[in-house]
Amino acid sequence: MLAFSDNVHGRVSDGILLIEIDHPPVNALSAGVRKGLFAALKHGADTSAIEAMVIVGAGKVFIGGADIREFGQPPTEPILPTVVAAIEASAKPVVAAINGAALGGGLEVALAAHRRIASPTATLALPEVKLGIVPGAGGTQRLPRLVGVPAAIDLIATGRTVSAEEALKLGVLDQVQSGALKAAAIAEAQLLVGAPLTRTGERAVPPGPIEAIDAAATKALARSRGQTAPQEAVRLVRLSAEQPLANGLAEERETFLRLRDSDQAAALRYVFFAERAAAKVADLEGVAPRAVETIGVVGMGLMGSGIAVAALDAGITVVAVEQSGDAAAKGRARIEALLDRALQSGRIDDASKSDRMARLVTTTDLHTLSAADLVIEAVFDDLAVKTELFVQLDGIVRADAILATNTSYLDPDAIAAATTRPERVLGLHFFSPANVMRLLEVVRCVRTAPDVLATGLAVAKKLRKLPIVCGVTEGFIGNRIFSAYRREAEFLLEDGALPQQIDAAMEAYGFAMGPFAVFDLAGLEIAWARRKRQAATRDPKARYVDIADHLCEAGRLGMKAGRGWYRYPDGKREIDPEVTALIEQRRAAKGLVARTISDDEIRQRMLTAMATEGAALLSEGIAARASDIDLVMINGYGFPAHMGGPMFEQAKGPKA
Ligand code: 3H9
Repeated sequence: MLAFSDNVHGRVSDGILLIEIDHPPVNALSAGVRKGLFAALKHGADTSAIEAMVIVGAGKVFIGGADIREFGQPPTEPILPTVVAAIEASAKPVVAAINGAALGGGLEVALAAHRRIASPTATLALPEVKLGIVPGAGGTQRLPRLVGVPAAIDLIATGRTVSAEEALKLGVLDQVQSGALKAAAIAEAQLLVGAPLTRTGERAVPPGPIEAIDAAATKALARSRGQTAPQEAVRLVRLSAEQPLANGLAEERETFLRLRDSDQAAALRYVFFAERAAAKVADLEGVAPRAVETIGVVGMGLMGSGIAVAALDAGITVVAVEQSGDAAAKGRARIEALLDRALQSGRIDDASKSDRMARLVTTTDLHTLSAADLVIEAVFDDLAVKTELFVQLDGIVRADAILATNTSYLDPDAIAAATTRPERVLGLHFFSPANVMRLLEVVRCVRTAPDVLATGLAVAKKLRKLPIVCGVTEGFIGNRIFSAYRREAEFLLEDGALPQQIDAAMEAYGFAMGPFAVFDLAGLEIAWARRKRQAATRDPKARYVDIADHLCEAGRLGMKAGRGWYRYPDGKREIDPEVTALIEQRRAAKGLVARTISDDEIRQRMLTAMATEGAALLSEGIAARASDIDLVMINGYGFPAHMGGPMFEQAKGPKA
């Protein structure tokens, strides 16, 4: 065994040097790995008995990319572009044996190799834009030489991950090997000995129609509002077809370094590590989750159907229950329609749709839930309805089965208390559409047992959700902060701003939709009902804005009603002078004089309102860490990830 560094080893067999990167957990390209790889390449070049080289990762990952933790530090030699250039320039063949995820710099290493073989479970991506940067070791210049400009734009500007199968079709891979990967790669390397080498960087970029390139760019950038990196990625990929490799690489490097030090990259790095931190719950270390193979869903409305689809997508068997045969049939049709949409968009094929439908049981008989390991209720958000259901379920499900409520505002402790085993109850607060939205608030009730909570987290991960643990409070983390955001938006109205100005300011900040557009989309009636419920206990001295109440009384219940904060002739959002008049009239009724409010003030006040409520959630112990709150707002409420979240913004302090 040869040791090229602490985490890069080699062994020679039949004239082939097998270079193995062994740097858990993800074989990131830290300084030691780069040093080891470089030394291994030199050893291969200098040793006459070695005719070719194979690079492989130890464990489940090939290479997880550059070491993100090193981004804030001064670079150490050899930098990754130097290592990558050495691979491509090697006079002896180099084969990448992609045994698992090849991400970012990891894929760039593979792109520079003379041949790429992957196992069927390998995944490939250049996800740099998700960290606010662009690939910095040749990805934007070499990938288009293999797959063409439109496909490279699609992959690099969105950062999306492709399977080995798709990568083979696209031309990123030369072979997918379902047998022994290392042996196949060694055999391939032997075949290359003596043959002329194909160097990716020397290939011409396949010519493509400009319309296809423009269309790929438009599509990739459609969801990247306010972010710099995807735009830069498109520019660099286009450049690959216009400039020699050396110029493209120089421009890529300059862009990578500039973006790496940007505010957006700092925010997105923070979000990356926040997601990893969220998975760590202090007192759950070593607690084993219960096995969950069958999930029961009670209620097959929009939410229940979405939850069912998320579970079916995760390979779980679903028993979905409705009150009447008609409702169950409608629910089944809704679930099938969601799967059909996935089928039409190519996300699943016919066989996987059939497999999902075969795992779905729909029924009106609650007793069918005796087979479930976990039952999630998604019925009407009413305490009496939910409590009664839980009492029934308590007598039906196995003693070790878990019961979860998907309530948004009710007290899950009260629901749990109605059962004989409150320790098996928790909240699983999904966001609509539940098969799409990543966020899942996992609510720990007073009596929830540790392994029940651990199961909630494990199920969330299986459903490919981002679980955030939170304590019991009205609205949990997200809706409590959203209420504060709503309150501040309404104060701003009274102070002198109009809905369209507030929306525009928040949209310019990076929200896909401003608050009033969101209220209209969601419908105003639920918040109206809550305000009416709270009226009796509201502090009479507290500032209360009654404009929304007047809108509701006038039947302006939002988009579905065709009128809300805006009007929607033909479904398109339009400013409504009637709303402006109502706002002016309500200000006058309170004797308030409108003043000019700047967009900056709007943003500041809205962000501060969220951060202040966030601080309260932390001090009450509802949220475990500030970064959990940011993740909730980013993944559930459209807060722009590249700004880091309200708590991150607050911690940065006011802008100069
Ligand atoms: C890049 O490559 C730039 C180049 O183009 C240019 C260079 C010049 N670095 O996610 P997990 C840690 S940009 C450092 O729970 P999984 C992670 O923090 C990079 N640390 O595992 C966690 O640590 P801890 C492009 C990293 O199995 C632990 O590993 N690459 C890195 O669910 C386990 O992580 C990416 O963006 C890293 N690159 O998923 C890939 N990656 O235990 C980002 C992970 O202390 N990584 N860690 O909390 C991933 O997508 C997933 O981690 C991966 C494994 C799929 C690899």
